[in-house]
Amino acid sequence: MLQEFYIDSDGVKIHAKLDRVEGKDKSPLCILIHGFTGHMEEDHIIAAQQAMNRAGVSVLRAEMYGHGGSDGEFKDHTLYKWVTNALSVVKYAKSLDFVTDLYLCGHSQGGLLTMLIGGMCADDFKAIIPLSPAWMIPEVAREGSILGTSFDPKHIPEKINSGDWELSGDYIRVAQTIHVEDEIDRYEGPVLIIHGDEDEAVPYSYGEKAAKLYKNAKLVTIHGDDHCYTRHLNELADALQAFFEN
Ligand code: FER
Repeated sequence: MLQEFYIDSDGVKIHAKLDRVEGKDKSPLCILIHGFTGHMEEDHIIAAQQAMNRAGVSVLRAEMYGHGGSDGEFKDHTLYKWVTNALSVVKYAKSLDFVTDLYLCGHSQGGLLTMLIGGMCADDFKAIIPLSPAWMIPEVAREGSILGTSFDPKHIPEKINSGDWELSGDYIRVAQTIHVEDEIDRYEGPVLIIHGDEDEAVPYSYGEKAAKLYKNAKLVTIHGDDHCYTRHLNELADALQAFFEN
């Protein structure tokens, strides 16, 4: 059963779709969030949603500020806005009567968000699932580059332009303040990290490093695959389904 609606996040409309497992009054629920420039209909997001549904888990896909059908312009999005949006989505999910256990899963920048919200709302999740998490963004923003575009980290420009996208300097200002290790430390529950070892956008070493830093993490490697698992989408799906069925 699919429902489509908006969740209010302090006046910002967050576009959401809820895919509930059929024939069950109650079920676990996983919140699922896309990455930078992404949205909820991408192949890897749909593959993740369908795999979790097959494992008996309902899925709430949500699009963050400046992405998909949610409010806001892409150029104005920041990680603080995404954190505020994600907190609103978590609050909404906790209000749903049918939900037994709650999970949080996000891809890339959504994986970074998953790691931050995991630390901030540690009591709310049975497990968190960062997919190819782009948790080096704060570090590289402090060093003066994002996605291969360079800038002076001490004199942040008004706009950052890659050719493919444009961001306000506030994206960098916000990213530079974030220390992901602190939120890794604050989350003691189970963590499933899935990462392709030929990821061209987020080096696989960041998946390995995060798996070591968490107290209770499992890393599933998708061998020979890229940032969005385009070569072995079935392996992403199988890893998620197996995690929820065990
Ligand atoms: C970066 C490296 C990777 C970055 C973003 C990503 C914005 C990936 C994001 C995604 O796919 O969500 O430096 O800066």
